[in-house]
Amino acid sequence: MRLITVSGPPSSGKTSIIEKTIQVLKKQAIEIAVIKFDCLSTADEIIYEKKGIKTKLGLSGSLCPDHYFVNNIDACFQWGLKEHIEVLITESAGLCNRCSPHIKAVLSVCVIDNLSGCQTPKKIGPMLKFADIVVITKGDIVSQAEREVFAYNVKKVNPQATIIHINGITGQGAAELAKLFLKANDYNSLDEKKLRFTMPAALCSYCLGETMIGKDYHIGNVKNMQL
Ligand SMILES: Nc1nc2c(ncn2[C@@H]2O[C@H](COP(=O)(O)OP(=O)(O)OP(=O)(O)O)[C@@H](O)[C@H]2O)c(=O)[nH]1
Ligand SMILES: [Zn+2]
Ligand SMILES: [Zn+2]
Repeated sequence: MRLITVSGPPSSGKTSIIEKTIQVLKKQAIEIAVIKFDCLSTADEIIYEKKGIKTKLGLSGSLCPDHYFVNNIDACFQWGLKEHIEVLITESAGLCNRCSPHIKAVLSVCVIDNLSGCQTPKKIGPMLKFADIVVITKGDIVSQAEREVFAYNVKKVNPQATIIHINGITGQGAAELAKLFLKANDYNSLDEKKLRFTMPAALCSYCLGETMIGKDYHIGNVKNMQL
């Protein structure tokens, strides 16, 4: 089974481009499913199901969504195999910009949009820097000059990535992404697989539910600012 991790800031167009790419792949009678990871709530699974796309939803609740992703991806992979899925796509939001779901030798896509601001590529951490493919959306609502500056700033952060411009509404550009999806590595399990980048460390009193402010309550892995 081919696994593809798709991540990107909230509302960047992940669901739109996944759905449009699946439309292309479905014409080739390929079995596809999407696993959507989010924090508190999402309606994405309804959007996918309405389009006839098999979907599973994982909500991390009070946990870091990307830690939750790593703790569940293996089971999701097993589920995909059991369902005879050929292309399994995960969608996650990389909410803190320090996390990244990308796995070594597993095709990884970062979706960002032209509207998010020219400096945004610099602010997005490993989920952009270590992606194989960067999809840039919403080019239809900015000027040619803005599109070029944005793509240039993406290239500065991740010079190796293949950049694809996709219009999430019309699907223009999705056929190119579909072709790359079919070139993803085919695996029977995720045994021995490793993340491309470490997750942020936590394990402090606040991870365990502390809400009081003040030095007396800082326990565990804490870091003090130089003031
Ligand atoms: N104009 C324009 N709108 C787009 C494009 N791609 C996506 N959108 C719109 O952007 C909004 C967010 O798109 P989604 O695909 O839901 O984004 P997402 O990244 O999946 O969002 P979350 O899963 O909620 O983080 C929707 O209203 C889309 O219709 C695009 O290329 N151009
Ligand atoms: Zn989405
Ligand atoms: Zn995080």
